Amino acid sequence: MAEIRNIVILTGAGISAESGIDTFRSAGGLWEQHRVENVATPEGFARDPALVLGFYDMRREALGKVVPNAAHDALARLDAEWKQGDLLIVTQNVDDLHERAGARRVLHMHGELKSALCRSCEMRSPWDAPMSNRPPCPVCQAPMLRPDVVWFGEMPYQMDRIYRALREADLFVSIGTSGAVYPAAGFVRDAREMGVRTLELNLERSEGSHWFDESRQGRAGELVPAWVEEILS
Ligand code: BJW
Repeated sequence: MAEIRNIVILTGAGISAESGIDTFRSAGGLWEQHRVENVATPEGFARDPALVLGFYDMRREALGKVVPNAAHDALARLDAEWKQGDLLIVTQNVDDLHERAGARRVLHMHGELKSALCRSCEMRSPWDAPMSNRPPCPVCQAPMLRPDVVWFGEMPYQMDRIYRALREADLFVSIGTSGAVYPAAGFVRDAREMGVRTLELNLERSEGSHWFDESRQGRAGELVPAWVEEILS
């Protein structure tokens, strides 16, 4: 532990599950309720924008009814108290539960539910209202807003910053993600090649579990506070 200075933490849907937000690939998860190619691809949006806008309106509204859980709180504590090096929480989640728990060093590689992207002027705006009614862009007034999220076939955000942080890291921790979606699923192998120690905290072994130096199974709400306590003490 004494050798660890810089930490990169990757979070996925599993960290928000105990807050009541559906994961994607679990039984009864979002991809059983909706066809991924219809709601999470640029082609699906071009085919049926009303369906896609409605899907994200529903999830944005649901966000108002949930609160951060013990895992978000623990990472916020780590963010506040980790002084011996850098820390970056890279989240694939589009919810704002890390921020609402108090974490500051958070990077949303798949975008955010509470942000709108204008297809006309390409500007981003904070957004906390429905989009199905085709509201105007706050910057250019064109009624061309889409959810500011990363769909399949699109480039995730801030990849240069993520890889830079991984190169400088001593420890990579992956929490509550299935390891099914790239490039995030490849971070563990990238980290290993760079000589970074790797730890997985997940309900069950993920697809890339064998790549980790250590894998712990259990609920994020229990595993994450215990690990944070361990690393801070
Ligand atoms: C708990 C728990 C509890 C439950 N406690 N744990 C072949 C090879 C390589 C790549 C590709 C390929 N074919 C196509 C691709 C590319 C494609 C891809 O990966 N496809 C795969 C399906 C194969 N990727 C892309 O297109 C990406 N872009 C891209 O690659 O650009 C080119 C590029 C090249 C080089 C460098 C950089 C870029 C874009 C991917 C965009 C993904 N978008 C989504 C939707 C975002 C908006 C929204 O939220 O609607 O992101 S899809 C969805 O999956 C969402 C998630 O962030 C992402 C990952 O899901 P996650 O978080 O892992 O959730 P689950 O449900 O899968 O897993 C939950 C886990 O939690 C489980 O393990 C549970 O056990 C666990 N859990 N409860 C702890 N209480």
